[in-house]
Amino acid sequence: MKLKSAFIPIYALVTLSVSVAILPGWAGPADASASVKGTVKFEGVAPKPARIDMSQDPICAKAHPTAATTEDIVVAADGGLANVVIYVSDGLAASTFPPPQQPVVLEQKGCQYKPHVLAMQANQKLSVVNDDGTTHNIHPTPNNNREWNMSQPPGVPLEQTFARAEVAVPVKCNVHPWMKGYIAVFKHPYFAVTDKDGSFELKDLPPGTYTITAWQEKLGTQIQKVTVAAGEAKTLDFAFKQ
Ligand SMILES: [Cu+2]
Repeated sequence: MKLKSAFIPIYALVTLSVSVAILPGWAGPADASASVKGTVKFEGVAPKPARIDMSQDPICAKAHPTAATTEDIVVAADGGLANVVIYVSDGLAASTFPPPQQPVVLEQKGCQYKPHVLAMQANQKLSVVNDDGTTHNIHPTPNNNREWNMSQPPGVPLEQTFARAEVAVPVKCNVHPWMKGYIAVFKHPYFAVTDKDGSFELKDLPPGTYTITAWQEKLGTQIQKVTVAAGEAKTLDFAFKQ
């Protein structure tokens, strides 16, 4: 008896959700199950990262027993290109996407930004962390957002937001001239940054035809179109060269 009473509501719920999902023109959250994933490659001989001279601040230098290197073009052994921002640049229905409650974290570690390229939603909280024993001065220089410039002693928390979309806001440290990073800001949640292997995935997309843009700080922008049906997983690869 107990089993039966539990079974009926679940069955009814499944029937209801199936019938709602097949209504034409309905594109609610239950439909947002398509995905686009792929790899970004660097074609040709990868440039060698340059060594960074941190001798200006002994605390920074000491954090790197082997010299830190530049991160403007980071290529894996198999050609995978890291730190590429992949995002839906066109095709989303006009809707608003509330920012996630969870803040994104930008660390200053060994006097470098971790991650070097970060992506977030507009009005999502950005938590800037100073893990170093030295004071940093974080200074984003946006085109489409409010500029700010804040000194951050070791261990002191710092929280900020960006109100508008922008790909991507350059970030620098006024104390350590080698410190450079980027923050890409979006009005929607359909973005990713390629990992060290050049892989990315855009998840939970509603069915539709989208323009997907790939942005790399030195190598520019590429655009591809993709159409996904409800629940479909498509592959989309990009290749950049110098
Ligand atoms: Cu700094």
